[in-house]
Amino acid sequence: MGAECERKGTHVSNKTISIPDMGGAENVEVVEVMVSAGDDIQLDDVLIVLESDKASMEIPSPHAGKLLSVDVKTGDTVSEGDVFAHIEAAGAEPATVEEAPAGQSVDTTTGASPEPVEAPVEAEPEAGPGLAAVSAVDVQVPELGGAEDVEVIELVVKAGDELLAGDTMLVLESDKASMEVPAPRAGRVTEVYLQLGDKVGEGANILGLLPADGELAPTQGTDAAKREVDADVAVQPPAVAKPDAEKPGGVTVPESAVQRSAATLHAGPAVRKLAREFGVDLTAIHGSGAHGRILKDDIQAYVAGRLAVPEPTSGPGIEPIPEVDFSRFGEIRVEPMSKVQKIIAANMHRSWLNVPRVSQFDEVDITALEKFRAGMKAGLADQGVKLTPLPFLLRACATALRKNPMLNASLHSDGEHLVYKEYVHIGLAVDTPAGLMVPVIRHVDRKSLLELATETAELAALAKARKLKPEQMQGACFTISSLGNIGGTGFTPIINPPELAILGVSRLAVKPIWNGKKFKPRKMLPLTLAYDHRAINGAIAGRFMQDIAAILADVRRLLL
Ligand code: CAO
Repeated sequence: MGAECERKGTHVSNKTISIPDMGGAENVEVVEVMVSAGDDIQLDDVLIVLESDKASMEIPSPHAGKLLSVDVKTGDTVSEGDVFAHIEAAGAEPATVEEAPAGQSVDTTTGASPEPVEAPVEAEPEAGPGLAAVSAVDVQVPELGGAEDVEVIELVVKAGDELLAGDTMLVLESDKASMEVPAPRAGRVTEVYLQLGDKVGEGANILGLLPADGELAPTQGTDAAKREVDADVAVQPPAVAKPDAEKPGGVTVPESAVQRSAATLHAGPAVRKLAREFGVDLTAIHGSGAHGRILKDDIQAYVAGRLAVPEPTSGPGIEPIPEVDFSRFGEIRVEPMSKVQKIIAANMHRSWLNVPRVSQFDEVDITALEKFRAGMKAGLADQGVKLTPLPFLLRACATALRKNPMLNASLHSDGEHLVYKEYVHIGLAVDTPAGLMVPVIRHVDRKSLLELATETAELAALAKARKLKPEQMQGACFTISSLGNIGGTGFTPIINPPELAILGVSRLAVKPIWNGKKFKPRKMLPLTLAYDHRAINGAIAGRFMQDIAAILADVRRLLL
């Protein structure tokens, strides 16, 4: 099983970790790998998540210790006994892998759908004259590997529903696994006996099912008796079928069965639990994991997005953009958005809906600044400092924010006050492979151009490496978004509330400028100030922009 030794007084041994008993299921897909080599693992920490068509299962660690390797990746398939990780197990004499099952309190029988049990039941005689009698059967919870008290976390069906064989009826969940229980045969649900939150074990009655084929149900082997029901009900045709909604094999599926249901979603127990805690309907979420699997990130982004949408006070609210099946028009590729992209999307949406904004444009003559910068650049490069126009812009904004404190303020949440800040912290939009990030430079007004150049480069590098700490992205009073290194003659940036304004910087261009006697070539920098018109009026914004222009035009002011 592996080498064993004593280290720092602790018993240490290398162990392999293998896939536990999965009820004989084979080639089950790894849908999440939660750990990586080098991680310190506690006993029962979830290592990987497996998922078949009908069940998902978290595989916990049978040992505490340091993970030496994880030998599977998302998309791999595994079977019982496959070694998928190695761990340097520490502490008391650990259990062997063979002794330490994966901690499943539910035998998920992954891959092989659990077969619910049927038992005939008795119905009150309702049939009128001339109506044939058929039997409903009780469908029962299948074998759960001996587990009792497994919670009903989703009930997908209700009385009157038409089911096809294999349609999911409910989802059960233990601490470690969730399992969908499919209908054993087609039919109409006459009654659902369970409720959300019920704890069940093998053999518990789930629902009464009137077989679609009208066959009499078997009566043997159960304590339930025969139920007679109105044959008119029994032979009633299924719900309106969608012409193009066909299951493989050409069986037409009732429309109700092709609608997205909670049980056709892929989500692990922890994710389902989180969704329940937030009161989130999983059917509303498009999973970004493999095969559309819903991840915790998806739920968090969904909740952030929902919080960003204000409750409509009157009227019909905002119509959602209709969903389009792009594949009708050509080949497509669907890829998950990164977590950063989803957070930015929610924040931008919130800003767009909340903030009545105005965008104001100007062009600033930075010919002298550029000459000064060119003179300094080489010497500073020798010291490892790259001097771009950005530190100048930061200093100019800081000075103008001090002079125009309303641009450095925020609206109070009571809607009746302005919060003026006695500090000047400026956010800087940084383009990263994961999406837009906004690190914050603190006390910009107290820092030299050199310090700002150094800090800008450091924060941008951290952002691009996704190593920014949360506190390095908090506390901004104002933001600069510079696309000057990329191009463009102007753009309208979106304010990042609770800030009241943002400066967009585009690419400088040499332009002929009339000096009263003749045209002279000048380096003109296009700027856009977008501001929240609830707090700032045009005159205040105009003066702020004039101050920035004056500071940038006269480089001596920046050195003060
Ligand atoms: N006009 C002309 N050239 C400019 C310029 C401007 N306004 N601003 C920068 N440049 C030049 C720089 O001087 C540098 O050239 P040199 O090496 O010859 O001096 C070059 O562009 C590259 O600059 P940089 O990108 O290395 O540094 P920066 O300080 O200009 O920008 C940063 C740093 C982090 C802001 C930038 O890398 C970035 O991520 N920009 C994108 C921000 C963004 O996405 N905003 C949009 C938000 S809304 O979706």
